[in-house]
Amino acid sequence: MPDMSIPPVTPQDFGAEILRHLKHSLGKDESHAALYDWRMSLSLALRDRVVDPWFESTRKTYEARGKRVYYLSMEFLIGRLIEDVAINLGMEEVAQAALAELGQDYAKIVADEPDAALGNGGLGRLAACFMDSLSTLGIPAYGYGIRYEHGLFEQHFENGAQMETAETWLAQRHAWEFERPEVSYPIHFGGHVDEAEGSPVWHPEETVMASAYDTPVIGWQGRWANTLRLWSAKPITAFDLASFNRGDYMAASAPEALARTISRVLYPDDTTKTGKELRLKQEYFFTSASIQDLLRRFLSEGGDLAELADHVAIQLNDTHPAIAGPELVRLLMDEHGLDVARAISTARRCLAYTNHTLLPEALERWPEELFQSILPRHHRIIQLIEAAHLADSGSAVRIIEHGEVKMGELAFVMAHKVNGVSALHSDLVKETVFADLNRDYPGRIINQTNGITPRRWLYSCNPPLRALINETIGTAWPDDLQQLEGLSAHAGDAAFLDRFQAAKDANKARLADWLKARDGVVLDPAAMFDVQIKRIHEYKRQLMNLLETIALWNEIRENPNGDWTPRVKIFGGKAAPGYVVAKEIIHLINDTAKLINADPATRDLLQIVYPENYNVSMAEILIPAADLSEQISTAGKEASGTGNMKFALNGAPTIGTLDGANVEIRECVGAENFFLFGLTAAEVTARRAEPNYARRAVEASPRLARVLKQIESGVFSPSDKGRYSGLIQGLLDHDYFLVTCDFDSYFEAQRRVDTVFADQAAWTRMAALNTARVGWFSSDRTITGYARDIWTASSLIASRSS
Ligand code: 26Q
Repeated sequence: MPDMSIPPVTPQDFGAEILRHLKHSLGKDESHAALYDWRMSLSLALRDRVVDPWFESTRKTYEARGKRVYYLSMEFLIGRLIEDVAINLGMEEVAQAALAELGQDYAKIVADEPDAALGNGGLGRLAACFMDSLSTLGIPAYGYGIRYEHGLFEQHFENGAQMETAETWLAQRHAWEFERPEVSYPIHFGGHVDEAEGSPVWHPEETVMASAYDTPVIGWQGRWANTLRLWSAKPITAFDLASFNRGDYMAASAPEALARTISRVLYPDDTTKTGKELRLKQEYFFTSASIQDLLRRFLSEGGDLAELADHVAIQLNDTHPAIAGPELVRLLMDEHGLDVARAISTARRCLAYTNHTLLPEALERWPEELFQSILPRHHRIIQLIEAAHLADSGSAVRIIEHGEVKMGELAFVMAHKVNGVSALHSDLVKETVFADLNRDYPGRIINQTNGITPRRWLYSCNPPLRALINETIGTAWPDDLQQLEGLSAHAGDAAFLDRFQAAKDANKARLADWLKARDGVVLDPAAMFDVQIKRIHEYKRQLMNLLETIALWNEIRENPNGDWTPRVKIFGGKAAPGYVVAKEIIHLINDTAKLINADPATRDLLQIVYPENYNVSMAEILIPAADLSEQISTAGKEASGTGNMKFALNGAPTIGTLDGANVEIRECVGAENFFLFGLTAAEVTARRAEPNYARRAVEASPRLARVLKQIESGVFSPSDKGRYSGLIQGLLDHDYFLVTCDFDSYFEAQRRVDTVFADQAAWTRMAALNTARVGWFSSDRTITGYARDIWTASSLIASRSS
């Protein structure tokens, strides 16, 4: 039921609103309007309709005097917003009809919007799903992050190798944000600390302003809207007039350029490369602005700092904003006169920390010297925090050690709750990275298994399946996803399964059309679409997928009249620009595709496709079209995964290891509807202790040995035969992620996939049961868990009480 707070509108009236923006906001008349003008006008007309629910939510939040949630994240990987907003407002059809009446193509306008790509991958996309769920649930919340001028780089391939270019989403106006020039805070860096009358005073060397830009985030059916507040760096003084008057024009603009550097670009690594001064400045910049902002809001409402934790819950998305602890302590002590002990305990009751990784190289650490030179006051405060922690808990775990500031330990010590992001991951957090701290603070570590928003990842991206579900179980599922369980009753119904398959086929045809138009690539929609899309990383094992592809190619060539299941292997994803091995893997996939796709003997049975520049919008086309979901990371390495949930929800069974949330997905869908293979996390640890495990695995597998020899001898790089010798030698010498050890098990699981896929009824049934049984992975369930176990925050939507 559309909510009463959204006034219904006819296509004619909405068309008039679009035209009003075309004229008065864009300054164009219909005859001269370009696609951009129509897109802007549509976006602004939609944005208008978000404002009233947004104000209403703000008013209710203020009146309730309850708790606000502050989600601090370096990344928000949002994607496009037109469809998202139209759908949440229940205006998709009205918008389509209005534009049709104006002679415009709605789909073309939607596709013109650049992705807001302010994130690298899973962690950033999770933050975006959480914002959607916080609004859908009506929990008063602010997302805080950085308004990067350049989002994640754009990827293209040159002779198969990845090249990067700057992303420029703000080259055009961003329709959804409201600039707030009046909301700005000074952020200080460097200098020194001295004692004035017994109290420390920070004399910074450099100051920039953090200036706010607000985007309303509308929830399902427009019942609630929260705010995403992104900070942009500005100089304190825009222009040095004295330099200008001296004729030094470069120096005149120097302060401006320097300040803006801080919010210029998203760091493109999804693992920490510590030691980058600018990265530390970015982290402090947005964290300090956010903490100053929430304190000002609290105090302006007459709050008493003794009760801060009853009104403020601050969630740290990984350690990137971990400086929030010392910053809050600093403000409470230096600006509001609390003593150390009170400041620390107040801050701790507000703060909680989510861990997203166990990879040792990804745990954030800063050289103490660098840290102290940029944040001298915080360095001292961390020493105070450490001293209090050691004294109060009897712990032996230090925050500053061996000349490094350890951000994980800092975040842990300053948080009242620490959570992992899947059941397996949370157990491993307790047993490995934070084993000692877990003993010192029993009960602090908890689990909150990740989730995804079903509005974007089913309702919006998969219209054919949406329609079938609506007809089968009604329309109440998008904000109550466990209702999908009602589809199970139809899994034995041939007519239902035919329609389920027809929806999948329509999505496969849509993908084929899109790829043909974009890249000129032709796909066989009858083939199995086998999809692996995610950042390129050794632990995610795209290489193992490729090795299996080559082995299959060998076998088809040897037995061309065998009963093969035609497959399209689809890869998508970016490598961090400095990650050499990941870039070699990309190159090898492209080189292999070139050779295999041109082989007349196998062409109709096996194809490799790797579209450039994978992003959120591409995921929205690929996921609904997938038959098979590749979730093949080395067990113990993928904290959760969220793509795994998106595929299952859209009816693509998983081939996967017992890693991250795969474990829980398999429990939900049933072992018989999941293609399991590979070593367990415990077996992985044990295997690594065996001498020469990689070479022995290769010796035991003639199939694998042959593939490795082909690659190493230059079969796929005839113009540069040695191109992959380093990659293959690395695999034999130190296969840390056990590609060689899991290869045979993976190959065999793929043959089980072939067998089931050949029985279309059996496959479709398995696919439908995946959709029916993964309702638990809604981010609404995840956020309900955070609200209950960490924040003690509640819904302000009258009909809900979470
Ligand atoms: C840190 C310091 C300097 C530069 C970059 C970074 C950095 C940036 C991004 C470190 C890590 C990230 C992103 C990590 C990430 O996306 N982790 C994923 O989080 C998902 C959501 O919980 C999980 O599902 C994935 O398993 C996990 O890999």
